[in-house]
Amino acid sequence: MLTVDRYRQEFEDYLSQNIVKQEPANLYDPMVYILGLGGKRVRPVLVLMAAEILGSDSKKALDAALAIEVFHNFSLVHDDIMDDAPLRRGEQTVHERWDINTGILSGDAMLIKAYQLFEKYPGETFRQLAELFSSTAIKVCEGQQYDMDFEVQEKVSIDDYLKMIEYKTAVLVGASLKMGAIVAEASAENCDRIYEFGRLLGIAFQLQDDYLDAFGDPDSFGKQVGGDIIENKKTFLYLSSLQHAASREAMQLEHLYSINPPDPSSKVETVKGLFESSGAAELTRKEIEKYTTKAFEVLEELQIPEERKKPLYNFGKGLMDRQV
Ligand code: DMA
Ligand code: MG
Ligand code: MG
Ligand code: MG
Repeated sequence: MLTVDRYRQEFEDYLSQNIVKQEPANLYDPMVYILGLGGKRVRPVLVLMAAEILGSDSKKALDAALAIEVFHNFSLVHDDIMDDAPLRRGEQTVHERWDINTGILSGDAMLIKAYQLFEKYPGETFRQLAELFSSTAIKVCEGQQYDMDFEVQEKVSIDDYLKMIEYKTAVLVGASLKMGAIVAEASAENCDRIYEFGRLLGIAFQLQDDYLDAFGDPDSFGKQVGGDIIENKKTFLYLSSLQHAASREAMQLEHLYSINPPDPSSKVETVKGLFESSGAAELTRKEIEKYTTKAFEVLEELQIPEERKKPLYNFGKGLMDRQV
């Protein structure tokens, strides 16, 4: 079995024993529902992988992996409300299936649930995990607030956008790896390096998420393709289109981002065409590659035998080839 599949299976088994089967109904129904829909399990796999690569038994990291996935799913439940998203993992989003109030409340419960899972660790390990978790969670919320602000803010730069995706997404990818490293009691240097690898990979990951939101295959994407365009999200695709399109096309794009038509399909198609013709689609693919390469450079500095880094390289490469 491939290493990644083994970690994923280990995680799925633990999830079904600890969350899916044991939680009481009502408050936790949406949690069981959304976690049960699957997803890529990127973050928990990274927790387990980092722990083992840095010399621990991956089993010791299972509670941290579960906590991170519960936290991530909390942020998705709230994200789908904020983004008015109808679909997640090919099924109805929590607030569509229940209602917005249930989405908010169950999201909040998941946030606390994640924290409780860290409480299973003893003394110093708990202290370090909890500290990293709370500083990361605050950044994710700040990043989500920037994301909302940028929808209506007129001047957004590429640097603003990169900072926003670092906060809302990349810090959690970095923290997942660092949590595995903390469980493994790795050196402070290795903890920092593996975090930095994850932060850079996380930026590439969100650039790719935004790219697929426009250009993904609706049959396999699991979310509404074009959702970011409908919501006027100022992604790298949009911002670099504005920079590189001829002035008439740039004005057309700005206009399309100021309207919210009841049937958005022609807006989505026109905007996608502008993303392509301006060269922004190509530039986004290059930017994804740039951040992935930077991440792999940081991985070279990690102080462990080269052979042990392979699963991280392979996982990073796999993320960049993904279609969902
Ligand atoms: C999501 O960004 C970020 C967080 C913190 C959930 P997004 O809205 O692009 O995510 P998705 O495409 O999964 O809705
Ligand atoms: Mg979203
Ligand atoms: Mg969002
Ligand atoms: Mg997205």
